[in-house]
Amino acid sequence: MAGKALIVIDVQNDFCPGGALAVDGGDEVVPVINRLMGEFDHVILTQDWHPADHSSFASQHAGKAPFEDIEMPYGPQRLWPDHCVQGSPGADFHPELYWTRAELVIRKGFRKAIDSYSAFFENDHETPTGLTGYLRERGLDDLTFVGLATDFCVAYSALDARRQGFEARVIMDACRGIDLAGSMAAMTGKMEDAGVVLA
Ligand code: VGL
Ligand code: ZN
Repeated sequence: MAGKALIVIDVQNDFCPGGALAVDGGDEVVPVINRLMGEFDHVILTQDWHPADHSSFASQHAGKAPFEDIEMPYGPQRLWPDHCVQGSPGADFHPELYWTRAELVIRKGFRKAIDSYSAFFENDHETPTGLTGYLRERGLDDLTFVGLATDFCVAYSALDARRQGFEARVIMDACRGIDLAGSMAAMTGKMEDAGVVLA
């Protein structure tokens, strides 16, 4: 029997209005996700969790501004405002999220030199977070993704889920996007092509 899990991506203060990398309407997903949690026996959260000198922060690159791109050893990397610094209030889950429901919290982006959008692999597409092994050992193979941001961490997670052989669904009204340079349309197209069900 397929085990179902709800995977809640990065519903943290810094991605909500007033936060360092606020997504429009980011906090609106909280009541929707809390309601959805009631339909799942297994809930997993991810938490973006960067050291203060993380290489994805524009502040670490002289002459660079947030939302510019740079070349990293693993490929192109978008630069961000400082966000989700380990232990800071911005890295906390939104206070109204039912985060106590989580059986597992996957932290990502904690290596200074590599950013991590996906819940499965860091942005080098090689360094695993351990989530695949966890899900396989527990027989959880039917995955529903919600959270922030649709066109970055949610999309990369759902795409990697398909690559790893899991069923993947994204509940769009439980997500909000950043939408930089058409990234929303580009990533929803990629998800559809990969067999992610957009609900
Ligand atoms: C995210 C940019 C940088 C996300 C995390 O959660 O979508 N985006 N770090
Ligand atoms: Zn981040």
